[in-house]
Amino acid sequence: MITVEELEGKQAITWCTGCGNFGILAALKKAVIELDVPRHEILLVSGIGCSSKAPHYINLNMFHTLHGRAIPVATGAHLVNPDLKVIVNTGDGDGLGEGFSHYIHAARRNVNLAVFIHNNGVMGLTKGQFSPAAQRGYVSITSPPPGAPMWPINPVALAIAGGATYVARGFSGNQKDLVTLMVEAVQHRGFAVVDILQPCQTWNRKLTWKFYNERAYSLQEEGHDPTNKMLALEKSFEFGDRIPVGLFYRSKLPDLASGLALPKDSRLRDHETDRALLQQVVNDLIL
Ligand SMILES: Cc1ncc(C[n+]2csc(CCOP(=O)(O)OP(=O)(O)O)c2C)c(N)n1
Ligand code: SF4
Ligand SMILES: [Mg+2]
Repeated sequence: MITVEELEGKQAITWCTGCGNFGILAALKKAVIELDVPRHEILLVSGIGCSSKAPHYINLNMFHTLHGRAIPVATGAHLVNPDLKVIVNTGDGDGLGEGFSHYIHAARRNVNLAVFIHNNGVMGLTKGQFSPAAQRGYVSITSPPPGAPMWPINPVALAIAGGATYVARGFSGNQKDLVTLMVEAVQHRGFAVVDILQPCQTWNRKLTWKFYNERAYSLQEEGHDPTNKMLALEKSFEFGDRIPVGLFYRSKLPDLASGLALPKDSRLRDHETDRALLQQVVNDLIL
């Protein structure tokens, strides 16, 4: 069994004090321990943003790729080694802006990935510009008063409508439930999303710890039925005095890999690497 000490990342954490990312990282470590699989069977993939730095802070195999491109990279890693548990750490700017078409198509394809959206309603790393998940009226350097003139994207509703087969919302201030959702998402076979409410202490003055603590309630404590797609969609539009957190929707459908009829020897991990050929490819790219 992996210990929390073994999961300690080697890099110094650069997140601001009080950032919601700390709660997500702590929950991710607990989830990995609870999953109880050998560490080489887990891969973390991220794009660009404060949130996308999370894989640097946990001692697991990781791939920090380009802005918005975590899902296609994760899809490739999954298809060449379907035994891997591939987790995507993305932000609302990264995954719902630049990378949004990948999100919706991966949902449609039911790719066997667990996608954790660190949703702070802002582009934190680049200094607080409004993101696709920013609240209407959010004032920032790129949305001067009266603020962002459009409504925020709804990653839960879009994942359900798009075809995802596990769709949940967590809150970085509720460790216990967040760990459960993360474990379930990784164990689920198909496209699993956990939209994680995550205060950005430095830039977002509206979506704060207080805001969420006063509003977040548990869907499961209120007896929500996650097999009812229409009810899940209806619940996904509730965002006001009360904000539902927990599992919205779960279903069982064939995932992408099971529909591809891949030959048995197609797993790249089972092939010897032809180093001369690899060098040739690299040379061709450079020249
Ligand atoms: C192709 C490209 N476009 C834009 C950027 C600049 N950029 C870096 S991070 C980022 C926003 C990240 O926002 P989000 O995913 O919400 O992450 P957060 O910092 O809020 O966690 C942007 C626009 C980039 N690095 N690459
Ligand atoms: S800018 Fe916001 S999201 Fe980024 S580390 Fe600081 S508090 Fe966290
Ligand atoms: Mg963000």
